[in-house]
Amino acid sequence: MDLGPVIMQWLDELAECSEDPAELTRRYLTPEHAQAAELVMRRMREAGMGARLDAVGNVVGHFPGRRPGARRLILGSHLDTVRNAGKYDGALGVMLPVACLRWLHERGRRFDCPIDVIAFGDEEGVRFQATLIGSQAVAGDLDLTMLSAVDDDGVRLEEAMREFGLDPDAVGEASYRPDEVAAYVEVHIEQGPVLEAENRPVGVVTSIAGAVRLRVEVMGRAGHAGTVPMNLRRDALAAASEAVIAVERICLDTPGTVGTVGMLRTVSGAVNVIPGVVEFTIDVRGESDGRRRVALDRIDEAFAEIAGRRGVLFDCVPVHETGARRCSPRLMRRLGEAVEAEGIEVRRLPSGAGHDAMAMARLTDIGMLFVRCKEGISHHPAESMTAADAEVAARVLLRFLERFDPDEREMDDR
Ligand code: HGY
Ligand code: MN
Ligand code: MN
Repeated sequence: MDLGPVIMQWLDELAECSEDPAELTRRYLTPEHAQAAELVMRRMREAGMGARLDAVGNVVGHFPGRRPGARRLILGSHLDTVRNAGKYDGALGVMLPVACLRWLHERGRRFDCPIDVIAFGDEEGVRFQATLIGSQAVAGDLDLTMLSAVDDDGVRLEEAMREFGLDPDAVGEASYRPDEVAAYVEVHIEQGPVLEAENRPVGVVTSIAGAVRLRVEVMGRAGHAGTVPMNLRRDALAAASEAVIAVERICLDTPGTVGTVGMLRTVSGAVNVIPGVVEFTIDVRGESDGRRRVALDRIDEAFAEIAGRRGVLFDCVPVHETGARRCSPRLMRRLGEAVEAEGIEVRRLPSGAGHDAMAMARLTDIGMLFVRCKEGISHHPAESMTAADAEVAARVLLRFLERFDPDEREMDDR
């Protein structure tokens, strides 16, 4: 079938759409996002699909079905990346389905139900801090206060939309009605080591960990590094440093949770000034919403203790929270049948990483197929996968499409 090499070549092409020639970075509503969207739409049209940008900058491709009025299957993933990213996170889940549909189109194949492929414009949330903007809009779940979010250059989301040629007042047009959608299925690299460790090319996802992102501001008192005695200081960076260690210790001690401080900066810092204000981010995930809540409560307590002892203030602002999501049993079963039809043992596994499927779960039943990646590395230029595994995943998806019934609904065994 040789879809693997085609998919890998398309992903190499897509990786050229980067804000930095030295490292892959493609943030939401940048010229590089537009460049990537054009490339995706060109590939979609080769597959006999209609292709357009929706009201929030997602690329939406439409593969017509034979049966008018049948609920559609939505496939897809995200087109944006983290900074200094790998080529496969998100992009695989866009290009692999398009390559499969082109293969079917070249053979004159159609299914009862129409199939949409969506390349979501913002899943990582690198530019505006919040995440899942594209898929939340499609699910009709976008918090409109997000439009006033500001990027590092002071550009508001609604301004960036206008510059991209979008109308912020029209974001509601991106949403689908629940009754027109049969399911959402996302193909994604595992971003973890399990499939490689067990020598498996693909796995079926059971659940997606919930996540919360906080922006924290620590306010102490700036002062002269040479004149303020140590016992009179209210050093915001020393306090923040204790807080960072507290996040690590608490999530180590709270089973089923992970905690990360990914960004930290002193505001107007200088070598000879006691830091007065420090800002940092926290990302806490939990296998269940309850576990995540336990970790967050412990973090709150730890910060209160540090603040009292050091005479500083902590201001913690949640910028994003998504509950843990369970994948649809029927879609797990159908994906598993497609994997078995390829002669591969079915391995079910949870996802610690977040995905657009979390937002799409508000619209329809969700399923995910994981693909092995080298040493589980992701969010890093060393992220890699093989053409052979892309080929296996494409074959599995084609088998899934062959058997997909748009009228099947979740039974009571959810
Ligand atoms: O943060 C995540 O888990 C995803 O890669 N956006
Ligand atoms: Mn990612
Ligand atoms: Mn991703």
